[in-house]
Amino acid sequence: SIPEGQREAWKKHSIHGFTTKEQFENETVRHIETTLARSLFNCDELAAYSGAALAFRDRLVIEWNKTQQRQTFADQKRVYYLSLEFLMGRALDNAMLNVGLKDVARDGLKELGFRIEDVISQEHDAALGNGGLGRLAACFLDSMATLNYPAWGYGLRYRYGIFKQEIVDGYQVEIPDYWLDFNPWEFPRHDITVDIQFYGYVRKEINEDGKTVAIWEGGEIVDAVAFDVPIPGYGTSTTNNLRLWSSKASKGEFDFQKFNSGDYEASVGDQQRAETISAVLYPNDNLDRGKELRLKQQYFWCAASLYDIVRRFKKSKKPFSQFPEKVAIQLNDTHPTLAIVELQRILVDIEGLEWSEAWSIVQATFSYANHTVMPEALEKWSVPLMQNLLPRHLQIIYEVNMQFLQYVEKTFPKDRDMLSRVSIIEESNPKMVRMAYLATIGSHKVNGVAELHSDLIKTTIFKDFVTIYGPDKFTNVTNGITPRRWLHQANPKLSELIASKLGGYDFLTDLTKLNKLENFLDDEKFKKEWQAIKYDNKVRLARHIKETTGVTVNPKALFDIQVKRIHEYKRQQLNILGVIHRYLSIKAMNPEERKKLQPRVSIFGGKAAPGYWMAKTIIHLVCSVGEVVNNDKDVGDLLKVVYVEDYNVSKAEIIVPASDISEHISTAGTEASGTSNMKFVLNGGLIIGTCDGANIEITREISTDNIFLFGNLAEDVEDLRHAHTYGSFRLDADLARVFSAIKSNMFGDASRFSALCNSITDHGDYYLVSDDFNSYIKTHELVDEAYKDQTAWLEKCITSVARMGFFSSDRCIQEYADMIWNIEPLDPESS
Ligand code: HBZ
Repeated sequence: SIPEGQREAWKKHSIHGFTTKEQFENETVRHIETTLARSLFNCDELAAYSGAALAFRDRLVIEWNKTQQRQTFADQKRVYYLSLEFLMGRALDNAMLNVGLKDVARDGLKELGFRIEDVISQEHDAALGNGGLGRLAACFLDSMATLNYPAWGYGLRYRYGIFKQEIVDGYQVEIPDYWLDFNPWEFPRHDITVDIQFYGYVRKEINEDGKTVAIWEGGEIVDAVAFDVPIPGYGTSTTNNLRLWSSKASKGEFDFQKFNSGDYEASVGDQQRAETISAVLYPNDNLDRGKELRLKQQYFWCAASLYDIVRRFKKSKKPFSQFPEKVAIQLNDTHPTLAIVELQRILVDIEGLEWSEAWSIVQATFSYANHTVMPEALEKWSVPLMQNLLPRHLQIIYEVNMQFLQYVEKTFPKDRDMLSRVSIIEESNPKMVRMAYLATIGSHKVNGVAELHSDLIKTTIFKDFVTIYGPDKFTNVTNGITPRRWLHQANPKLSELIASKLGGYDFLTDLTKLNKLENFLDDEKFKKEWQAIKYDNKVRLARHIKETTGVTVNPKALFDIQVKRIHEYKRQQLNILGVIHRYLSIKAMNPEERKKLQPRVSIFGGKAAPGYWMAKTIIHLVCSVGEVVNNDKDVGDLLKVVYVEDYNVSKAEIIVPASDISEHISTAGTEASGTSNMKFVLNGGLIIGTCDGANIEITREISTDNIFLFGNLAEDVEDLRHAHTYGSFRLDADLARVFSAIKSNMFGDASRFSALCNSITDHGDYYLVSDDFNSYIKTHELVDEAYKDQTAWLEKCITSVARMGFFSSDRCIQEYADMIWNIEPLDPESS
């Protein structure tokens, strides 16, 4: 650090960051002219974005540095949030709103010749995630900073985020998302580099104390380089850190031998191989594929993060017994489970702690959030693969397993099958490591992400573990969303209207304050304004649809939206089959009947995993139905079907505020929580949904009068499936008509859809599409009926928004902090 005598000079030049429009313009122009070397003669919208982003970045950096200093000085317990995905979306708008200078920026940009919306939309989404799990991590970062918690995120800096989706002739095509051309929000820290080892072998040695120690040797080394991203809280100067690791050939690895002997290509090849580790985000959601590179990614990121965390702790010179008093590590699903093993390795092999003392520290440090009960999504790694890549870690896993099984055997001597059921190692061929069991055994708390889901994990995948550890190890933390992005940023007009009624924006940091909105249900002017805002949002989406698909949709029609990853369990097939049913009904009506019908726009969006053939078929069916319906003169505005290409966070910010109704229709018991359900309701849209995930708690909060629930219950699903398997499958009569229409080639060559139809009619209808079809159709009729009474509809919407306070990610983070992490906030004003 700077010597005492020079600090005054230093402080004199310290940067403070702009606050006025004048200063903002000055900073923006300075960055455009110097940092970017452009002038007013070649400043386009992208350059204006870059200049404004750099100006805001400077502001964030100032608070970020102070926050890090403050947190180091206070030496409180920190939480480290390990997630392989952070689906951040755009940063500029968020930064403007969080530091409270969006109006300043709007005026300044206008003076410089730009519209703020055009500037903001230049930014490339940071799309380092697949769906709900990655977006949850992003909402959590926002809440942790807003609530002043000392918290870091740790992730991977993928060169390619989730692919861009194009729809070509009704089929999904994947385009690589190279997003790092210009990313002002990250800071490379070339001085923070960690050597990560792979492969090699383990040797036993007797050390000077006569203890046998394991030495992991040989193999290869890859460097992890830190890239830091500032995370500003809303209305606070706390600015936390998200550290993303990027892989690079280690200096030792770059083979100068080969280089000097003339094999230049081979040595560059090694370099490229190292860089492959953080090259690409795996685009599968809720499916485990067991690829070696994925395991490499996981270890690379866990080892680098753990090294960093332990290094920071060691600076305090405290004994390791105090580690859990200073460090909480939260695992976002099982992807970071190797961090548990890595900490045990560091404590035992490197720091020389006794096994059992080390293991107590590990368990007290970690907690694990589960996001699925579906068997195909539960991570397992083959033992031979792990033996080869991480030989020492496999030994540790075996030791952990042995001690655990000894305990189980002693405690439950009568249950002979218990051992094989709960073993971390599945005795299959090849043997597999069950990561969810390892995560559970290595953590002090395990949580599900909505009440139903948390109950389900206790009765299904972790049933035996509840017996072994008792019920208190398992808990629920219902998901939440950040109202800053999902109300204030996505729907600024609605946020403003609410603020005008509640006397300010306090609801953005205490969402329960929304309940006062119920006092205005008789306020006609307020309701008119509310309605006008919804209409404007629909116009904005209609414009987007027109520009991107060419389809004209009438904003006066009922907008019915389903946007999320395409998955059979999420049942977009149920939706599109329902749409076909609607189309057939319209075709069968006479003009008088048609006049009475409520016009609708069915909007779909979402990506299919590139190898998930059935999901791609569903997309193709939606597009094919759209082709026919949208060009049918009989139908006109009564029904339109559109597929919005490349659904991502910034598209969601346009789509979510524009819904009248949105669909959350997973087979009961399959969707752990869902979070877009919360986003839609918070933006004044109603939902149609099954009794699944957080839909159940949303219903409890907003009341059954304000939601359209349908379908079988989770507790009946198993029996229904069983019945299908044993021959009692009955195809719903309306659905049979829909299938006949498809088979008649009404939507093009029917053979393209046969596997989809057969999965329902011939292969057990695992997702209960037929069982729920009738109730789904009937419920949509209720939606149409309800929409006719616009006054009552509007009141339902406002009442629902008023009751959504519970679903803020602030509440959720508060629960994690109090019940699981045991951390305290550090208020920037108090120090
Ligand atoms: O996590 C989702 C759940 O499906 C959803 O119900 C929940 O609301 C949300 C947040 O808790 N899960 C995912 O999004 N999962 C993944 O994206 C995923 C990605 C890679 C995997 C497995 C799952 O290997």
